[in-house]
Amino acid sequence: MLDVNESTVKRWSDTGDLACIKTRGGHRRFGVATVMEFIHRNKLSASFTVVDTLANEDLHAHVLAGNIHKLIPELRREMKTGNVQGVLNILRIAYAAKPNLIQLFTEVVFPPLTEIGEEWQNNSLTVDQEHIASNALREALALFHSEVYQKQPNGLRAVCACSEGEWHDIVIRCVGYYLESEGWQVLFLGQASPAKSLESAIKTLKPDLVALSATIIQNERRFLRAINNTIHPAVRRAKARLAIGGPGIKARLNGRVKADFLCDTIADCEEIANRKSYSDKK
Ligand code: B12
Repeated sequence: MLDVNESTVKRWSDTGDLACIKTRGGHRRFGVATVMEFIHRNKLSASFTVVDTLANEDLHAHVLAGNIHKLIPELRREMKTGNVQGVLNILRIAYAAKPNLIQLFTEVVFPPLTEIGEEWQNNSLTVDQEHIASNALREALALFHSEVYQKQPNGLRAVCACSEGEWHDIVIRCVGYYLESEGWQVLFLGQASPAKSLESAIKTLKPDLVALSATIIQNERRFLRAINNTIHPAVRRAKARLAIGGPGIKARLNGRVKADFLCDTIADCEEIANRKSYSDKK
C-alpha cells in the first residue's frame, strides 16, 4: 500500500508506531483500520485503500471526501442480511476515510440502529429481523475494534457495564472500544449488571472509571436507589469517577442521580477519557 520495504514496516512496528497482532508463530499481522489510521496520522498517501473497494463511483467520491454518513444505506443493508463480514468491511471503509471512532459511531453506526428500532416499532421489521441486524453489527464491531489503532497504555482502567435489567449493550461496547483506543484498559461486565455485582467488581478491580449505559429505565426509583445508595458510594470508595449515559438522561435525572458525568451522546467520552480528569489519582 505504501510502497515501502518490509524492514521499514518492521521498524514502524518495533517502535510501536504501527500496532500489530502477533500470531502464535510470531508473525505480524496488521489490521486494515490500524494501517489506515497510521497513514492518516503520518500524512502518508496510500496507492490503494480499502475505500477503493467501493464499486459505486459516486459513493467512493463522497466517502473519500469524508462524507462517511453516505455509507449508512450500505451498512443497513449488510446488517439486515446478517452479513458480519459485510458490516465489518463498511466499518473499515468508514474508518479508513475518517479515522475518528467517535465520528464513526455517531455518523455511521448509530443512525441505522435508530432506524431499525423505528421499523420494529411500526411493525415493518419483525423481532427476528431486528435481532439479526443488531447482532451482525455487534459481532462486526467486536472484530473491528481489534484492528483499531490503540495509543500507548495510559495506566487507567475502566469498567463498562449496562445497568440492572438493561440489555442494550452496543453503545457501552463502543464507549469501551473508544477508551481502549485512548490507551485505557477496559473490562466489560456486559448486559444487565446487578448493582451488587457491580459494587463487588468495583471493590476488586479498583477501576478509575465506571461507565454505565441505561437505555430503558423501567423503574426510576429502583434505578436511583441502585446508583445513589450502592454504585456511587462504591465508586467513591475506589476514588474512581462514574459516568452514566442513556437517551435524554441529563434532562431526566440531572440533580437526582449521583454521577460525575451524565452523558446524552458518545461524544461525551472525549471528556470522560481525558487523562486530566484523573490527574489527582496517578
Ligand atoms: C438493538 C435493540 C435491541 C436489542 C439490543 C441488543 C444489544 N445487545 O444491544 C434487543 C433485541 C435485545 C432489544 C431488546 C429490547 N428493546 Co430494544 N432496541 C434496540 C435498538 C434497535 C438499538 C439500540 C441501540 O443500540 N441504539 C443505538 C444508540 C445510538 O442509542 P442510545 O442507546 O440512545 O445511545 C445514545 C445515548 O443515549 C448515549 N449513550 C448511551 N449510553 C451511554 C453510555 C455512556 C457512558 C455514554 C458516554 C453515552 C451513552 O450515546 C448514544 C448516542 O451517541 C433500539 C432503537 C433505538 N432508537 O435506539 C431499540 C429500543 C431501545 N428498544 C426498545 C424496546 C422497547 C426494547 C424491549 C423492551 C423490547 C421487548 N418488548 O422485549 C427490549 C428490552 C430489553 C431490556 N431489558 O433492555 C425501545 C425502547 C423504548 C423506550 N425508551 O422505552 C427502542 C427505542 C425501540 C423503539 N423505537 O421503540 N432491543
